Amino acid sequence: MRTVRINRTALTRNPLAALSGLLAGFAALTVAELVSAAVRPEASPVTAVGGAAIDRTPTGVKDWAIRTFGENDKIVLQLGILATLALFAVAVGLLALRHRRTGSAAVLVFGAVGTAAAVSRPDSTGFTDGLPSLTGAVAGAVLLYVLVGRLTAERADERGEEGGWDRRGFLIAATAAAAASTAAGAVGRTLNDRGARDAIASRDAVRLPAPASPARPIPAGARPRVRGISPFTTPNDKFYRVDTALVIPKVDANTWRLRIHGEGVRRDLEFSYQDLLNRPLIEREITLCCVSNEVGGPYIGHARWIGVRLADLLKEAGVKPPSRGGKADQIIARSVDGMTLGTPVEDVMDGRDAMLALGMNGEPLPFVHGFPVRMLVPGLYGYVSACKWIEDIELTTFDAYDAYWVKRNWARKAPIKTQSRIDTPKPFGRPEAGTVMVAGVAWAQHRGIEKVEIRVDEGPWKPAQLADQATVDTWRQWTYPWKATPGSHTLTVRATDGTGETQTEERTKTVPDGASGWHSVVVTVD
Ligand SMILES: Nc1nc2c(c(=O)[nH]1)N[C@H]1C(S)=C(S)[C@@H](COP(=O)(O)O)O[C@H]1N2
Ligand SMILES: [Mo]
Repeated sequence: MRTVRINRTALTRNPLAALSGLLAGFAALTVAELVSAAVRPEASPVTAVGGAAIDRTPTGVKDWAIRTFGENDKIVLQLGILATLALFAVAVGLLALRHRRTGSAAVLVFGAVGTAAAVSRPDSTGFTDGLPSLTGAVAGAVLLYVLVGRLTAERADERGEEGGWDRRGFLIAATAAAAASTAAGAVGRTLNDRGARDAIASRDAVRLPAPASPARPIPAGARPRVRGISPFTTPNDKFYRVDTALVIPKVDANTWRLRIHGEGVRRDLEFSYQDLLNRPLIEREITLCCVSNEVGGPYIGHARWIGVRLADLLKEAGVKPPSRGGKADQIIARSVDGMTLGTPVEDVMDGRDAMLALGMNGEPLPFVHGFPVRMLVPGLYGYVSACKWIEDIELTTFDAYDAYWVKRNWARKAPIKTQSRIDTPKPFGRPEAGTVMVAGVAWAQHRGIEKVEIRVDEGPWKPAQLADQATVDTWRQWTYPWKATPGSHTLTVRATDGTGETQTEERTKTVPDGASGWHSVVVTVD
């Protein structure tokens, strides 16, 4: 009789122990969120652990994640962390039912992992970054101890028999814990959002002045009217985003400063946002592209940028390019979130329109694209040039320092490879027989595009019609009226850049310095 009772008790207590673990985990995260509002939102455990995981993920896996999940990669990572935490919480709850203290100790161990991750982030502001994980873990450990205490409290049950447990006590404690955690999480979120308010207000207050050197207008002939082709200028909210930030940095332009210093700098310089706005601004059409863009991929966009010519600032600091005897050959740009990007000094100072951009398509930079200031160097992939949320420019050498991505197997130097993409028809499209407009984009920033050719199946290469070239730093659109005959066909495109070099057929991976190969699309003509 007695054994049966105990088993039945175990049947109800195990799920409740699992629930206790989940409640303890929830309390840990929400208390951490609340405390992170007093420290910094980036110090909350899921963000810190996620950031540390991103830094430690092997390049191949990261590339796979970008390919597979695209711009949702960060959401997938965070869901993964939460799912792992939930599994762990259930296990710890079951453990605590048997060994109450060990269960709570396990929660503290997890808290230690979060604390270590937060403190060791490159943008960590010190030991205070560990406080959210630490206090969260203590709250979770104590709660688990209390809840499991109710589950294991020897109580006579309603019928006065031995071996029962404190149902009422458990119910009250669990409900109170759930309510308090929800409240802590909600307050934490609200406070964290409020912290971003100054940054949002500072962006709202920006009025971009007219540029001293306006961009040449894009010729009408640069935009062929073909349905399905990428718009020449990518709207800001459609512009691709690639970065490692789990929380988009919200920087207050009023307190932001940029420092220029390092090897070969005669005078350290510091600028406020207003200092930069007050300078003569240049406005330029520049197409930006990610080294993780596969052949035919979406990680490319075009915008009109407004900003300060970077070479002017470097000259004021007394910097000389290596070709004129300068000591530093590399710029390390650092962002507020601890990212580092390395750019050749020579490229920045060779006369091209390398800039610190303040505006994008007529508005201050959107937060995701680097407000208040980002770097741009026409002709170079983003990871070696386009530092968002920049706050520091250090002159150094390629021998002395490897930037973030270089430490992860990407090339030190990465000029953009000549590439072309068929935008329409779409892969596996079913156009009608007759004249089908094939159209797309080609790019070889800073060299320009001289020729685009199309091949149908294994036929001869035929020149596509080139739209006008806006500048050598922009992509170029092209069209090809194709006399489509019924059946399955493969369309292939290749481009030739302004130096006369034709895009190579050889397929390479994105690592280490960008994908190469021809883009092709298979369609069935009805
Ligand atoms: N601070 C910071 N800047 C960054 C990155 C980053 O992860 N952090 N990613 C770089 C990469 S790899 C690219 S391709 C461009 C992308 O810029 P976008 O997101 O505005 O398109 O930003 C660059 N600047
Ligand atoms: Mo990139």
